[in-house]
Amino acid sequence: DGPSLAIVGVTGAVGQEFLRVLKERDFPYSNLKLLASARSAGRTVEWDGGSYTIEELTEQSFGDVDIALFSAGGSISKKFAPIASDAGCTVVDNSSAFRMSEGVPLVIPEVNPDALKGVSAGKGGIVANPNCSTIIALMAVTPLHRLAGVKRMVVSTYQAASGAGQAAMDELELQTREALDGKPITQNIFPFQYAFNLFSHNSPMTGNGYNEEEMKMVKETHKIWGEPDIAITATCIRVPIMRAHAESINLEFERDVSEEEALEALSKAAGVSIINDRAANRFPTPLDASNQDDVYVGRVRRDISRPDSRGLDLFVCGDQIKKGAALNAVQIAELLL
Ligand code: 2RA
Repeated sequence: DGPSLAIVGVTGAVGQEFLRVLKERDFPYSNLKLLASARSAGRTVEWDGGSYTIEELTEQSFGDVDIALFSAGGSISKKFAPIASDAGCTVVDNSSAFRMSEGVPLVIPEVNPDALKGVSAGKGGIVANPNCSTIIALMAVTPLHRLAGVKRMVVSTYQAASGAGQAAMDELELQTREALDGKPITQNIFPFQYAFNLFSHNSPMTGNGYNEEEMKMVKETHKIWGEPDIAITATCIRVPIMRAHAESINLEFERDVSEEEALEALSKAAGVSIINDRAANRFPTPLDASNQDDVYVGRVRRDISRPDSRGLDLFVCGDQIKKGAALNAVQIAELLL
């Protein structure tokens, strides 16, 4: 029979998506333990024909667990992931706590599954799930990197509310209603109106003028590709969209590459769907990508600012909660079996 599984942070947006994805993919767990803070402990969750009681997360929670999916914030991961690993439980962590740690694989299954070499269920260890905007970008760019060698990547993101959690999604809906009704705007999550607005990503600013979200795109890409010299810059923006990120990406390559070759490579790429209908001016939208496994790519075109054929522009949409978090983590867990 399959591994015993635990979900840490089951009441959050990603925790809830873990349950949906595990069921969709018929993940072969033998037992499922739902863990959350004392505040949620005792609540029951009806799921997949069973009734589960949420247990309080403690240091003793992992002795009988083979794989634990974490999505309860960095501080919970920092404290409990090492405890779980020491108890022989293999952790797949959705937080940023260990992504850049030496010896911790940072994995997108379609991109760098080999990074999981030597890691398996029930043997301990921590595997880090990359940041959602990194996953969505690299699902589309990696096939092109393999085709013609990316030398420089410029990313502008248009990030959904879900990346800031269920509370941000709820506030976007509330503010939109308030704005349409001409009522005062409720502002609990962000220090400015979100409905009918957009703003620089809410992650903390760092010393070089980039925010943490932008630096994650840079550093995580270098680690996942194992190529620290690739030039990367990013601008991350929060936009009033519910749960799918959109990203505009400009690429410079080491070698010539045509639009046709790029589309051919993308058409063969696992986890990628193409919407690229110039005649109909029809390209990916966040609503195309919402609740879908694949990332959606379009607007593939030669970069006309260059004198050569070594530049491409493209546009990508991907579900932040699904492929950006829960699906990617469950796909990692599948590779641990
Ligand atoms: C965001 N990447 O979208 C973050 C979520 N972890 O804000």
